[in-house]
Amino acid sequence: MKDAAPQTVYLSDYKPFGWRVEDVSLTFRLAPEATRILSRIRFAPDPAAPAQDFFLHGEDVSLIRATIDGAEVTPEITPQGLRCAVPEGAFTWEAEVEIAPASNTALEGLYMSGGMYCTQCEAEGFRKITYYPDRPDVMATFSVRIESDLPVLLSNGNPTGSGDGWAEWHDPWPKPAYLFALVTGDLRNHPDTFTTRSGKEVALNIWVRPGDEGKCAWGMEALKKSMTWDEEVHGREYDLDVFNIVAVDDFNMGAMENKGLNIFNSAAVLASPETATDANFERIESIIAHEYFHNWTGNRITCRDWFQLCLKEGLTVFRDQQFTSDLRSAAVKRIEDVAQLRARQFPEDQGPLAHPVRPESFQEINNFYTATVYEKGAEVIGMLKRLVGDEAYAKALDLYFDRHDGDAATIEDWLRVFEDATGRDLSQFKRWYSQAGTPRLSVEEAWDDGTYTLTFTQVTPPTPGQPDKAPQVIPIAVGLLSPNGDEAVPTRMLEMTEGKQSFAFEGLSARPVPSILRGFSAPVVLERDVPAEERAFLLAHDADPFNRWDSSRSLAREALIAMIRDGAEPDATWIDALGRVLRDETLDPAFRALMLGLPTQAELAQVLHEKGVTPDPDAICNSTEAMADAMAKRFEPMLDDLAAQAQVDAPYAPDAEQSGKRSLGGAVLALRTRLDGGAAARAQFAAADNMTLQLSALTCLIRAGEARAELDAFHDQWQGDRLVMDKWFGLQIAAADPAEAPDRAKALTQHPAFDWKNPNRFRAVLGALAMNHAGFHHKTGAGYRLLADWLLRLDPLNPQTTARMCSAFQTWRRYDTGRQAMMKEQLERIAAKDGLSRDTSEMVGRILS
Ligand code: 0A1
Ligand code: ZN
Repeated sequence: MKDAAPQTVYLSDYKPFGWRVEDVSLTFRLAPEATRILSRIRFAPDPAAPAQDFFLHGEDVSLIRATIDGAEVTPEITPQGLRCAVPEGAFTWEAEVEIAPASNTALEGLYMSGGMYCTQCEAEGFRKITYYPDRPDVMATFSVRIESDLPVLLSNGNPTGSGDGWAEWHDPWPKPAYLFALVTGDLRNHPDTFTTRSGKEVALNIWVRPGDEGKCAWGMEALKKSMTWDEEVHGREYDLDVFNIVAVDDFNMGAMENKGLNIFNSAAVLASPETATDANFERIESIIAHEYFHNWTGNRITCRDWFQLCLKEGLTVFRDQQFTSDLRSAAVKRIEDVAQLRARQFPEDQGPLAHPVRPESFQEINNFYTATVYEKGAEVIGMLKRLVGDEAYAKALDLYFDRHDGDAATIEDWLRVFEDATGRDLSQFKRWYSQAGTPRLSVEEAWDDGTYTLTFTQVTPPTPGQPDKAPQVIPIAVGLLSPNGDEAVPTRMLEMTEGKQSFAFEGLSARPVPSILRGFSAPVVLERDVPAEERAFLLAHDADPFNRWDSSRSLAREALIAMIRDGAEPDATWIDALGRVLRDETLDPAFRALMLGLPTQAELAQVLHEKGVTPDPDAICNSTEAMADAMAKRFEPMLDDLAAQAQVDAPYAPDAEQSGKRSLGGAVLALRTRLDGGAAARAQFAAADNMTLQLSALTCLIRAGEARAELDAFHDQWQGDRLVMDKWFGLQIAAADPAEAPDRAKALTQHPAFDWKNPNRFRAVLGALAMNHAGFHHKTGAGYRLLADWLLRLDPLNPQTTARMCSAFQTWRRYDTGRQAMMKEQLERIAAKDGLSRDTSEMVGRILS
């Protein structure tokens, strides 16, 4: 258990550690209940640091013995670590500790998963392995010896020797302890090699459990593409002789960028056409890239302290997004990323969990691996690039790598690089890092004799601890269309710095139609009452694919709101305009599939709330269904054509072209199922030879309430495959009729294969319930109770996953008083639990505040 009285840590209290760590040697004698770790660490006083006691972090480790320069010492032990008197000059610290990896259910530190040993040290897990200054600004070279009967013994860096029951590794690159990793197990590898552009040959391996060897090829291709991309785009080469990736079934997050030894949730690396969908393949490609890119942005240049998390995460997300858009369709990728940002980050930024991209305080850092730090952090970098231009951005990145290689850096360092490379003053831009909340941008227009003027006003609403906001720098990409749909003024980047600011376009022959915030040039909410005809005009003509999609999305949103609020009929004008886009065969099928998607029910709830209307989850769900029915009826005559265009006649490949077609095919099948009761879906299910087709058919059948036989068949086919079974669990809750979703989820928690200690399985069931909007908000409160019951059960074992999943309750104040009271009751029930973890208590406390 963590400390009873959680303490708040503040950015403003940063103080460097008093010693430099010159070298670390670790020996692991592995045993499930009694692993011994011997450490030998050379410390030298740092003359620049303020005077302080010698304190090493350590949690849940038993100290067997410690010496300084060979002489036994007896440190003072606290629940957080140890304090010890030390000599004035440099000295060698040696310690032996014991830990019990098999009893480590939190999956932080050294733990066991399916018979293998593995580690997760970010953010503060190394202190559960041995006593150490576990902070990212303490960087050292590590030598590791592993003693174990298991056949494969891995750690960071390069292998330096091995024999029967032992192996040694040395990592020449100084690193913080959070990048330490160790894996041992009975593993099989999928090997390959990569030659860097300066001619160095690197051995690449993906290590998996026996039986999973056939699911590694895609991950390996993604790794090689990532290595090439970072060389070509940023001139960054890999810097060790080996690069190892390991797949682990029990993992709290997606993956981890440990130096030379990336550890992946098996769901984020293993894929075969039969078991993984196109979306899984794309996600795996981007996570492999993300972790690989961390080698430079995160590992070679790391963070001074955890408040700077966005320094590595925002930049690395931005880099993996660029990678995907270079490899696939840039337009489709941008739309997907913005949809994701609006679905995950906007609710966070506009609710009780709002925090700046660089937070200023925390109780538990694990609670700050958020959409704000990651995704908004990436948006901030995208804005910086838009403001300075591509060339200056590339120059600034070169300077960043040159200047800070080997450093534990800060956001100030990052911004200074841009200031030095471009001569710009970025002090106002820095507010993007310190002010929480989503700016709301409203627009007025004026037309006067050839001059068209746009006047913008920005307002950022108050967020917890930040009642008043100052204006931010907002890059607003604007293009103007002439009345015939041509581009009258191509995209121009307006730089807004004031609370209210006007921009004039002169010399126009006719009043234009503006296309504002092209490419979603800033993470803001654009508030503009655009007449439906103007949106339809943009939907038909905008040269910017993002805004074209967004116009349609806005029309759909407004039509749905009218249905929910006023009982209006589905908007035939919008449906017809959409139909014209769908028929346009020059458009990418993937783009057309995105156009067919409706706003999520959670998004509609948020918009209603913003309009001062209390969202009714059942009404939202019914209107969405009615809209989809209307689309199906209207588009019926073209469904055969669209299905034919979505046909793939080549052997399966998860590339952009084929997966775009399959996603259009999936959207068409969903409409068709509304008309034929499931006949086409049943046929597709029976004939499917890949998971994308099998799962899209199954989804349609579940939604139609016609999936009993197929769900059983799917279960029988895939019961031996954990990752596919996660889909089986999740889908029947996510796609369930909301009236039945809580019961369905409850029944599945009683299924013998519901291994609730496995985070993927837990999320498959309880996370899926939270994603079924009307199901989770079931009027009986059954959804709330079920989730709270399971969070309470998981918390003592795995605080990290429990705390993350509490965010399902973050929007509780939005709903009617009955639902509010029921959610509050569950939050208070969680908060009142004796011995609640620091992670969960911080989250619930913030949600309730
Ligand atoms: N740095 C990893 C994500 C990660 C963060 C925390 C973890 O455990 C608490 C695990 C992984 C990334 O950005 O991919
Ligand atoms: Zn990352």
